[in-house]
Amino acid sequence: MQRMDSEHVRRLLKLYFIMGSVNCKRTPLETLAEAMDGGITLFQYREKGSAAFTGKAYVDLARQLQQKCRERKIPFIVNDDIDLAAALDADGVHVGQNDAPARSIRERLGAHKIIGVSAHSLKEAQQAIADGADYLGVGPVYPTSSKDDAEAVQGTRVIEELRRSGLTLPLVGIGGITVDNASPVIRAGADGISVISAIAGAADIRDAARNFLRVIEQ
Ligand code: TZP
Ligand code: MG
Repeated sequence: MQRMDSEHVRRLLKLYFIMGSVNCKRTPLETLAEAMDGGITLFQYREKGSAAFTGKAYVDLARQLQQKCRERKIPFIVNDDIDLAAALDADGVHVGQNDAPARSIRERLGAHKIIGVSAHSLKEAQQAIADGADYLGVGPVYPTSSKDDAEAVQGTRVIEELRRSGLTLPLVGIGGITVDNASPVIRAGADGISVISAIAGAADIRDAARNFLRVIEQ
């Protein structure tokens, strides 16, 4: 199988919902189902934090969320854990700068899997592209309380810099993005936005996702 078409990846990134059990006020399955009703286009399982599931509970939740993604034809991406992605035949993985390079992940998982890499500078972005990443996650755009070891807040500056440099790879902005501050991220050149708390923690998850889509599509 071949690499996924870049324009297809770009469309999938429009509203990229990320979560794990610690991010949810309702059950993770309810949270994902509501977010799907609201129109999310991609999902990442990111089970992190001191209260995160481990062992069998971690794998079981992954399987359940993956099943729901299959039913609704939303690709299922795993954060960091290449072994889990391989074991579940996930649609892809997202890795940070301290994880394995995209090149070796692709060798393991196969050409057709979606590989995303977090990049905080033009240099990191260029390296990720050279290694064969399908998309970049760029941030934190705004202050976030969903990632303990987040890098410095960068606003939309790095996204603008990447686009100004001529970089065309699909990319999402991430970090502290809400319905009220999403618009500048898209204007800066992002193809979509990645969100944890503004969807997982919303009083009405479906409405929150819908409102994001409205802003992104404006
Ligand atoms: N990477 C950079 S910021 C972030 C990650 C995983 C957390 C984003 O979560 P939120 O709640 O949307 O700020
Ligand atoms: Mg990581």
